[in-house]
Amino acid sequence: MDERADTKDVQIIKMGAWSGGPGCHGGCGVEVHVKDGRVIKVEGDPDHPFLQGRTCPRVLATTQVMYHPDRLKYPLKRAGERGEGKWTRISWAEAYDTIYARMKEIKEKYGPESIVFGQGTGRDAGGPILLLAYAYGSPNWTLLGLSGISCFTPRLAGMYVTEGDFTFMDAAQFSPLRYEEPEWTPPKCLIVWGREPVGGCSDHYATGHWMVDCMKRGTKLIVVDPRCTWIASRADHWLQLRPATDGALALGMLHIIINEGLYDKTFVEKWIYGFEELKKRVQEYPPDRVSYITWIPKEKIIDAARLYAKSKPAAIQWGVPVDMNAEATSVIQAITSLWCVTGNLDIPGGNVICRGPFGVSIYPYSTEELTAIYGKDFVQKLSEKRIGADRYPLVKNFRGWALSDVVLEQMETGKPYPIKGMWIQTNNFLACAAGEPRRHFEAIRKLDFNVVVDLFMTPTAQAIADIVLPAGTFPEKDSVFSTGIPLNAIQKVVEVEECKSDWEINFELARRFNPEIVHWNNVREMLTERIRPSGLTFDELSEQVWALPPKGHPSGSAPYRRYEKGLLRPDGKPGFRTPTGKIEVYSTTLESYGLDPLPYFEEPPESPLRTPELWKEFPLILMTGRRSPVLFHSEHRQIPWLREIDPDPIVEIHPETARRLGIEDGEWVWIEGRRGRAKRKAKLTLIVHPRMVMAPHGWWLPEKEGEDHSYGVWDLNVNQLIPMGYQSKSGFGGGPYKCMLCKIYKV
Ligand SMILES: Nc1nc2c(c(=O)[nH]1)N[C@H]1C(S)=C(S)[C@@H](COP(=O)(O)OP(=O)(O)OC[C@H]3O[C@@H](n4cnc5c(=O)[nH]c(N)nc54)[C@H](O)[C@@H]3O)O[C@H]1N2
Ligand SMILES: Nc1nc2c(c(=O)[nH]1)N[C@H]1C(S)=C(S)[C@@H](COP(=O)(O)OP(=O)(O)OC[C@H]3O[C@@H](n4cnc5c(=O)[nH]c(N)nc54)[C@H](O)[C@@H]3O)O[C@H]1N2
Ligand SMILES: [Mo]
Repeated sequence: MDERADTKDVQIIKMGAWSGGPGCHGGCGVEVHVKDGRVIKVEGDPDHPFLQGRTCPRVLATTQVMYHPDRLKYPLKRAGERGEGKWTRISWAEAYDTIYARMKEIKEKYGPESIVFGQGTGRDAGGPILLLAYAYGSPNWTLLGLSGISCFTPRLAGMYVTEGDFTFMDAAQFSPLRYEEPEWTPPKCLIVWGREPVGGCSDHYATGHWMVDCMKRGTKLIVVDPRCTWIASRADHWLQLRPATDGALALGMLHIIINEGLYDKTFVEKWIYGFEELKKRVQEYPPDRVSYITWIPKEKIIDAARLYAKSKPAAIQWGVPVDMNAEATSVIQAITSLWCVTGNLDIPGGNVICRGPFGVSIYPYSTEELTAIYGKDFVQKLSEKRIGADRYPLVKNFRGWALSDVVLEQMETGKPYPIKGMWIQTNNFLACAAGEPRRHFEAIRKLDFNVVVDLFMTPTAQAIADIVLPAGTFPEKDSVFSTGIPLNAIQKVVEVEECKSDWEINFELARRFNPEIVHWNNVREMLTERIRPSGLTFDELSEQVWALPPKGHPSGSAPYRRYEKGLLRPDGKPGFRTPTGKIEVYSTTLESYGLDPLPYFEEPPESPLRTPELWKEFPLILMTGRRSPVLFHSEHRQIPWLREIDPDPIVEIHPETARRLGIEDGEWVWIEGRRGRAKRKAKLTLIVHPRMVMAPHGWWLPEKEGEDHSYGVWDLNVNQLIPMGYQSKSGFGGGPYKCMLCKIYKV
């Protein structure tokens, strides 16, 4: 066919891409090609100020997601018993009426807190879920099954208690001139700490590209990773640490930097609170001891610490394994202290303070933001019954999450009050987020009423749902994304079958439960109010696609050194948004919660040092969940273009280890731990350490539903080896997803 004839009636609409479809954390700028009411192609937007058309393979496969034959197309009601796999098509009117009636009944009988609202990672649906949960009156919004909410929240919390803000590496992301911005300079040294940005596009920004852009401009790299990743293989220093010993490494680096006088004395004197106490604490972590704990040769630790401290500016960019360390708050405090004592905070090329563009928050990150949207009394009242808030100070005081581990406990015990229902939206816990999936399965299937909102039928929906609702992908919804780089509009340009966007679904139900909170006429009106600080209506934002705060605006990261200018604190005084106004390397906030105000290291629940007996029986350290560029968590297994690239549930094993165990490349093996086992295909590779293996997570086989409609999760799900209940003392962090002990043998 003549290509040009075919493109005649094509409309190209620019917008932001954010889950569903690609599934991702922070979106990019794309062009959606529409013809006859159908999306025919999605590509990167070459005019996007920060990404210049760069995008991921999952965005390119959007049409295969949108029009996949297995997509949920209309609301479904369970026809047989739970888990029997029998469903009846129902109308949206019936779905809304049934859900409203059942949830209302539960609310009247047991109180609104007895329904838990579970989401997955930070997708676009975070905003709608909070809207519904709070309109219904439940404080129990959680990242269902993710032990310790060990993703991003621990990092946010740890940074807030230390420096009062959230920071990110400065990759010139806040100036439309990008690398040409005269004030900007690339970091001389960048530490990539427990993060694989090239494959994973982790945590909001397309940082893989940016790191490469910086490398091209002379940035030296230190990579802290047990595996020799793409970026590790290009590093000046690769620190191959034993998993979950990041805290010891950070404290050891502080020991070297402080004792050798390599910190920024002027900055420390003026802006840091508790330096002497920190200095005293780090004496417990001399290089010999740290080398023994981390398995990294002492000289390498010293060299890396010196390189980081002597390079200015220098930046650190980290990933989720840090959150998954035992006592993660402490580990995060220690790493944050590294960029603080070296004076690398909020300077060009350092770690820059980063707030939503114009201060807009669609998916609130802090209690402060929640309060700005919902009001103080409302947030305070909700916190009284929030699960885990009575036991964990950060759960009570930072962000609105109910604590996942305690949610599980409470479903089982019914104490202090019973849980009766579950609203699950963007979470396939049975295949992915939950530690101890069997316990979650048993607990959730006993609840009175469960709803799942998803794009596809999943093992989770099959197992526990009473009603399943079909959600829309990004070209099927009006929304915005507001993390860091410009405020971007996402626009509804097509409809697919009877699918609705998460905003539409939750808006309708939330309005029924609480017309006072949901006082707008429609989603677009509500979005206009949410983005009000930008001075634009949602229509205007859609028209111009993205909006960037002007230079000098307090949101974003320019101008630098805002602490000197009084731009960070609500009272307008110079300094940081902490109780002392300084960076608190000795955290008075943690102290006021009865927690250790200084960072420390703790071994993970199972490890060669903590449980040496177990180490004899299970002589390998199991890391899980390294990201795949073509898969987002448990998604995309049914998408041909993507699955072709990453077809199998594998486990990475060092060839020497495999030889000792008599395992060949491509053979099926069991990975077994103290709590269970999972089946995987062996992939022999030198990138892993001989005593460590890596099993990617989120595996199920959409093509094999099976008689129990579980799509193979009970065979493949590696989280059967991961326990719940090891959250950090603060509440956030510590889910041991990267560090349990295991053995491996042939199937
Ligand atoms: N394509 C794609 N992108 C994604 C996702 C996805 O599923 N697919 N998931 C998104 C989500 S929710 C998240 S949280 C991020 C996560 O993305 P990242 O934060 O990058 O985390 P991981 O990929 O889990 O691990 C990063 C690296 O840390 C190493 N590592 C493992 N254990 C340890 C440890 O104990 N210490 C250290 N220092 N390193 C360790 C691993 O070998 C790996 O190379 O990615 C996001 N982006
Ligand atoms: N072993 C191990 N397990 C892990 C990790 C690990 O490193 N190791 N990482 C953990 C981390 S960091 C995280 S954040 C969790 C993430 O876990 P989750 O975010 O819960 O990921 P999924 O299980 O893929 O569930 C997401 C579901 O949402 C659906 N979905 C996608 N987009 C939309 C949308 O726009 N609307 C609706 N309604 N549904 C949508 C998808 O089809 C999918 O079924 O996994 C955790 N699990
Ligand atoms: Mo995550």
